[in-house]
Amino acid sequence: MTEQKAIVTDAPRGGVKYTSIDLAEPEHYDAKLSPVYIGICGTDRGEVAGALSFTYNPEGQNFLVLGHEALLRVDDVKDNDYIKKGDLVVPLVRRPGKCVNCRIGRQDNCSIGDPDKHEAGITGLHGFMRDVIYDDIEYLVKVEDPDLGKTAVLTEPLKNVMKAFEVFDVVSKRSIFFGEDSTLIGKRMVIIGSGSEAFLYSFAGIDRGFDVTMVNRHDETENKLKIMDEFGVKFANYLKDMPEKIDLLVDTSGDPTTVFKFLRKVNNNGVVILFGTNGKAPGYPVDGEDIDYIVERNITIAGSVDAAKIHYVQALQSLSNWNRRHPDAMKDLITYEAKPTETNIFFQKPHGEIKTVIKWQ
Ligand code: DN4
Ligand code: BGC
Ligand code: ZN
Ligand code: ZN
Repeated sequence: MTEQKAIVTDAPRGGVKYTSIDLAEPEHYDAKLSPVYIGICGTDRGEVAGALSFTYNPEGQNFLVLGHEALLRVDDVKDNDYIKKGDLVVPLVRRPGKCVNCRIGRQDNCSIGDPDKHEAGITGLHGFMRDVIYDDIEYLVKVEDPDLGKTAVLTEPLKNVMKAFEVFDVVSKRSIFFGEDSTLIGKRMVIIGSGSEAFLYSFAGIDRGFDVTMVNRHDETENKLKIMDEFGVKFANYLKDMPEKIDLLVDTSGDPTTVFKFLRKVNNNGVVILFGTNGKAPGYPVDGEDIDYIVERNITIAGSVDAAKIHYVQALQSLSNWNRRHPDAMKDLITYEAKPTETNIFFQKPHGEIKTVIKWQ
């Protein structure tokens, strides 16, 4: 048994505490690791609030260690050609079950109901907010760029965006989505929401040539507007200024009313990526006009969750590119560094929050 400090919840009931736990050392592991920074997001807050009914504790345990957005240091590792002691790595959140997608490293596309598929810190597997972590090399992605520093903690949330663009690339091929110059330059991407995932979507959209606008139902704080401006991203408070003629719509709000408000502004052959989840959002009465609008314009609506190992690698490449061009703005994405004892951050979003992280060591 290893006694250690950890941040735990009781899934799916919720609650949070920083406490001492005992965990048995696994029979087999390749590497012993410890957290450096761990981000927190809507998923962690939903778990603590008891709002995510799909979450559960590891088998036979009455608690779940939180934390899936991790940047870890390798403290010890068996002989191998990939990572060494002292390296920084990002661990995969989702671990494969036995279905065909899981067996090819695409557990992000797991077939429904695979009982052996788990997500660290979310479903049936302890997360990374604990002093000692044991893992296998195949689930670790090395941070190669030493200049990234703490920004590497954004790899996990960004990997979801990389996968969503893979989905976009597949579904947008049903017709010619590009302009007559065969590029995406000038195509309009609108992102509902202005949280951390929205920021990462906006930068990835700019990289592809989209004209990108983030929207929310209120004005935004100065710190957020400054970063958007630096990356060439626009912002609109849609209660005052409603964007029109959208080619790619990404939702990070999970609010059906807002999604349909914007869906009715999507162009022919447009793509809608549903990403935000909010089981508590009020319903929206979809009518025949809504269905007609989607059908008559060949609009594709696609859900996207999680990501595969390749998307963690792509995320690290994008972070390095952005960090080279905008090092200060990238650091400013981390708006608050908490101590592990500050568990109030799971209940309250600090004002102007983009990404709150826990500095573990
Ligand atoms: P977040 O920082 O809470 O972002 C949510 C954003 O949506 C905030 O800016 C909200 O605004 C905004 N919002 C809420 N309601 C509305 C509305 N009616 N109209 C416009 N904007 C609205 O969370 P995050 O960026 O960490 O994650 C975004 C969403 O993606 C969450 O629902 C996550 O659960 C989900 N997610 C999915 C995956 C996946 O599919 C991965 C990670 C996260 P305000 O709070 O500023 O007012 O793999
Ligand atoms: C994580 C994903 C995970 C999802 C589960 C997100 O916060 O980034 O990896 O699949 O939560 O809902
Ligand atoms: Zn997260
Ligand atoms: Zn599976």
